[in-house]
Amino acid sequence: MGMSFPDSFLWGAATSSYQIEGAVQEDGRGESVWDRFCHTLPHKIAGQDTGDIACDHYHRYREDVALMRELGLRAYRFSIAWPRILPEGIGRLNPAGLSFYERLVDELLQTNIKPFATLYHWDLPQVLQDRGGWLNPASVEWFAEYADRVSRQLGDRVCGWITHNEPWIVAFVGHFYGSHPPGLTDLKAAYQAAHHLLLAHGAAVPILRRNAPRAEVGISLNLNPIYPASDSLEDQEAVRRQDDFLNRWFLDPLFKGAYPDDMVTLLQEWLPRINLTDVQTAAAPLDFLGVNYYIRNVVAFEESELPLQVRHVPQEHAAATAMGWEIFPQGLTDLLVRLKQEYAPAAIYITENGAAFDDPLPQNGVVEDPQRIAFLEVHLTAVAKALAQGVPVKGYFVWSLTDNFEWTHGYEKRFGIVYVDPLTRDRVPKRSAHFYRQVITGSAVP
Ligand code: IFM
Repeated sequence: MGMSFPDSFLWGAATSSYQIEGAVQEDGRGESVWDRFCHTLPHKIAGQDTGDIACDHYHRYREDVALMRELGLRAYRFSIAWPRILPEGIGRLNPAGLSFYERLVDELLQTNIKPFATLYHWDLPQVLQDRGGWLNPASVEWFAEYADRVSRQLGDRVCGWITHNEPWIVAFVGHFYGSHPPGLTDLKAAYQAAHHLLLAHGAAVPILRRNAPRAEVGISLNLNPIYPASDSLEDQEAVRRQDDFLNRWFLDPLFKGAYPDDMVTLLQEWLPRINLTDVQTAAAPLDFLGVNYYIRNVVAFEESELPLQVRHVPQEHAAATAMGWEIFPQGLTDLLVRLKQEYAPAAIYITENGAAFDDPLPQNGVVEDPQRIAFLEVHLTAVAKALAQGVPVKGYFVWSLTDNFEWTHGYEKRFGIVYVDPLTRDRVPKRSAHFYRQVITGSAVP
């Protein structure tokens, strides 16, 4: 197809602490909400899996960095496990936990790979959950303290800081849909958590800037372009409401300092008693917006579905990944162009994009995963199209480096470009990893 990327384009891969590290009881790490969630009966995770060992990255991080070098990665996005740093959530620092990330970051820098650290990728210390977690207004200060302690130590070496990963998921999947911790099904609680997540982000940004003046600072959102099921006015209005719900509830505070008015009006009786205007503190200027793109939504008007009156319209005949997610690369271009037009972020990194497929087992030292290669090809082409339209995309992080713990799906769903043997934890690069290396070196053109 012949799409080109600038030489400075940052090619990376992404992971998160609970999904890969294991070693959950080592070196003084405290319990996280995901430890508790996975070990609470009745089991909620496919295969009764847990992150107890995961990819054993905590012990194998050197091997993993060597693998990254072989793949030619220029950046690596990982997350820091809050309970490793502050086992009681606040207060006492655990030097052994911090030391793990110092060693990881030093290893990356020695290998010429830029470290991008996410502060919060869902593993809240359980002790803080016991005090109400993100529903407690004090969570804003807890997070600010954590951001301060980590960035004082690593601020001179980490190139990019991401405050939260996908706060929408934390708020709504954790507090309304109930399939992530804390497992609540209360819409008001979800909006309260969302509010505190936004305020916590706003509190952390100036701290990161002070402790890491040379680093870039941003946040990663899961964003879904929304399309109408028909041309009817009702369906188009449903698009607007779904967009408010999924995208603008975070984008508007971050870039405009206020929640979307129309949604505030619609949700009146569903919103908790909070001062919505406080959200202006979330609008601290950012160096980049992290975009995590997996799916689009097609929606129609549905009178009975309160409060949004929106119905999902499944695209049954479309190609899909093993998650059942429609493969729709045009959505990524549309989303990026829209972000530029409506929010004008200084820069965008695609901080996650990738796919789970039912890959075959390794044969002769490789896993043949042509579907993932095709997925990457079309999505990179989608990014290139957005670049050609002037969207300031500065890099792309494939999700994920290795197969890992896919939350409620356990190890069943494999997103890695590197296979991890479930028993030995040996790593085997998939064909897509070789393809990605060729993209990075410029010898394969998506
Ligand atoms: O594995 C997750 C990741 O933790 C957050 N973004 C989506 C990925 C795939 O579901």
